[in-house]
Amino acid sequence: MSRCRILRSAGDKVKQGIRLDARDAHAILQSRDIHFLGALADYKKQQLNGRLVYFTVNKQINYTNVCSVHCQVCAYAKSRHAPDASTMSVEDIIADLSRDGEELDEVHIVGGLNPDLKFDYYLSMLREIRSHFPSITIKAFTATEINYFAKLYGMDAREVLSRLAGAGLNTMPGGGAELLSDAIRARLFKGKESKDAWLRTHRIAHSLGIKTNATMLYGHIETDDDIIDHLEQLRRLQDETHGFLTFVPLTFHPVHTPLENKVTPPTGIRKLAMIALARLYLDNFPHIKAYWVMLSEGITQIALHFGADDIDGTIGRERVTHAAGASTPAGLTNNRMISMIRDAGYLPAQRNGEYKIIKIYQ
Ligand code: V47
Repeated sequence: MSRCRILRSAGDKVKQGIRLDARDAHAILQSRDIHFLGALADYKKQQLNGRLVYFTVNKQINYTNVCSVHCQVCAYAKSRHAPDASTMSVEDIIADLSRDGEELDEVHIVGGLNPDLKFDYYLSMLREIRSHFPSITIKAFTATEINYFAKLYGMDAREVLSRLAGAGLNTMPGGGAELLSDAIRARLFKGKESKDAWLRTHRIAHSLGIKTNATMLYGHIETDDDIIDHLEQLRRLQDETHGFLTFVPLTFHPVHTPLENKVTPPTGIRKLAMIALARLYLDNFPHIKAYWVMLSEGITQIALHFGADDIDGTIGRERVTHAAGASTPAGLTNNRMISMIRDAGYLPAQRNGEYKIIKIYQ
C-alpha cells in the first residue's frame, strides 16, 4: 500500500477508535499532508479534551548543576569541582519560589546527579516547600534522579519514592527517558539507567499512586523506528498502570553540547508531525504537551492544531535548554499563556500539576 493510502487508513482507524500500529506511525512521520494530519490529531485531541488547552503558573527549580554523568546532549551539567558548579540551599529555593509574590500552581524540580548531597536535603526541600506553599503541586525528580538516589543512599526505588512522597512530593516529571533504546543510551547517555530501569521506576511510582509524565528527546541520532518503539513502550506501560498524565516530546538543542554541528535540528514540520504522532499513537495518554521553551511560541500555537492540549507553564527562569542555545524567553507571563491559547482558537484552562482545573478563561 502506498504511504498516502496507509495515512488515509490510519485516519479511518482513528475515527473508528481503532489503535494505530507501527506502519501507521511510519506513514504519519513521513507524511507531508499536514492539513490532513493536523485535522486528524485535532479530532482526537478534541475528543479527549474538547476545546480546553491547559497551562500552569509554575517555576522550574534546578537545585544543582553538578552531575556525575556526562550526557552528550547536555550543556547544563558541570563537574563537582568546576568553578561554576552550584547548588541551591533549601532557603535559596524557598526565596526563589517566593520572589515575585505570585501564587504558584506547580513547582517543577530537576537537578544533576550530585554525589555531595545527603538524602535529608531532598526531604527537607520537599517539607519546606510544602509548609510554605501548602496547595502547590510538587512535581519533582526524574526517574534518573530517583535511581541515582537509590544507588547512592542504599535504598530501592520504592523506598526512595515512598519517603519523598511522605515529605510532600506529588508527581514526577518525565525527564530522563531520552530515547528508550539501550543502544542509543550506550552512545549518548553513558552512566544513565537502562530503558527498563526508567520504565520500572515509573511503574513503581504509579503503583504508589504517584502520577508521572513521560518525555522523548528527539532530533539527534535516532531513527523513526526508535521513535515508534519509544512510543510503543510508553503505550504498553500506560495500558498496565494508567499512571501517566502527559507526554512531552522534547526537541534537542545542540549548542554547547558535544553534538553541536554534528546533527541537523528538526524542522518545523517534523516538530508538528511528532506532536500529531504522539496524540494519535498514545491513545491512552490524557494529555500531550507542546513545550513552548523548546518549540518557540509560534510553533507551540500551531501544535495546538496538531493534537497538543497543554503548553506547560510560565516557568520563571528556564536553564537547561537555554544553556543549549534556546532563543525563547526564559519565562512567560500568565497573560501571555492565555493569549497564546486564545489566539490559536482554544479555551485557556489554568491547571495545577495534577490537571485539576483552577480557572477557565472564557
Ligand atoms: O531529561 C537535556 C532534556 C530533559 C537538552 O514532565 C535537553 O512536564 C533539549 O524533562 N536540548 C529535562 N533537551 C526537561 C524535562 C521536562 C521539561 C518540561 C516539562 C516536563 C514535564 C519535563 O531535558 C532531560 C533531557 O531529555 N534535555 N539537554 C538539550 N540540549
